[in-house]
Amino acid sequence: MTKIVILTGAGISAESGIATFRASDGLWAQHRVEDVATPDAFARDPALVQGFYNMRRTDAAQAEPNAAHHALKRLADHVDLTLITQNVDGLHAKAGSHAIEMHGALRRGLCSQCGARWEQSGDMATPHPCPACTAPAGRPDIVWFGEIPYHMDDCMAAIQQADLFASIGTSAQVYPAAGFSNLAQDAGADLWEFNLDQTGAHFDHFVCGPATQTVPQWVDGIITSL
Ligand code: BV8
Repeated sequence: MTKIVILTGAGISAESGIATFRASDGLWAQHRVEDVATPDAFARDPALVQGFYNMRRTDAAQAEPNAAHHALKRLADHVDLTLITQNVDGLHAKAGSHAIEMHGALRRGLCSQCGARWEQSGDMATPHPCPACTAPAGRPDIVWFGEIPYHMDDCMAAIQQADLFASIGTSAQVYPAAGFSNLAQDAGADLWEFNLDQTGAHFDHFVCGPATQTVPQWVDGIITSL
């Protein structure tokens, strides 16, 4: 069976009302990465960082998956699909997909003291007591810049076996995720990019347009061809 690996980024959630990072009105226009998405930032100003993620956790909790998320769930019912997401909004999970959340998830908390994780729905306090060890060491379960993304072994294993690799809604500026398409190319996969703008010339196919239109059409084409 064809092995398909898909990497998604903030663009797949844009039409669900979730802010992207690098759009002119995006998240990084409001906050510098160094101020809210690094371990040093959290050590320096934990209230600012918790506030940044509390706001995004609330937005994500109120958002619904869109037609692109639902299409990828349908695809998984018909092919051998490994879905990797850079997104922390949980919308693939809400759509019923099993996604590898390589940058973590807003809906979880993490104790930097004992390593415990928990479902975190409301705002995190500053400091936030760990529900397991009670240390005031709770943080968002998010992979910050300078930290190693989660499930890298699973991602690499899937990419090395991929027959088809699709990149959906990512500016391909953050590593190691941004290098996945090159690894897939080295593995001989057919490369597809779905975006409003083309990010790399090495893709075999570039499908321009909003993900809620391009992804369901592509998925329906694959399913009817099986
Ligand atoms: C690592 C969680 C080592 C936070 C994120 C100095 C010190 C340390 C590291 C580095 C360094 N210099 C460089 C690095 C590496 C660094 C990096 O890549 N920096 C960049 C800025 C150069 N990477 C790291 O630090 C990583 N860790 O390197 O550890 C290591 C690694 C492996 C093995 C051993 C050791 C950790 C990176 C993770 C950082 N955390 N997220 C949070 O979410 O708050 S990254 C952040 O950017 C988000 O997660 C996001 O997912 C990710 C990528 O952004 P995109 O998803 O692409 O979003 P963006 O807005 O950029 O683009 C949206 C796209 O969608 C656009 O192209 C747009 O056209 C398109 N679009 C919009 N609307 C639509 C659409 N497409 C279709 N339809 C639409 N409707």
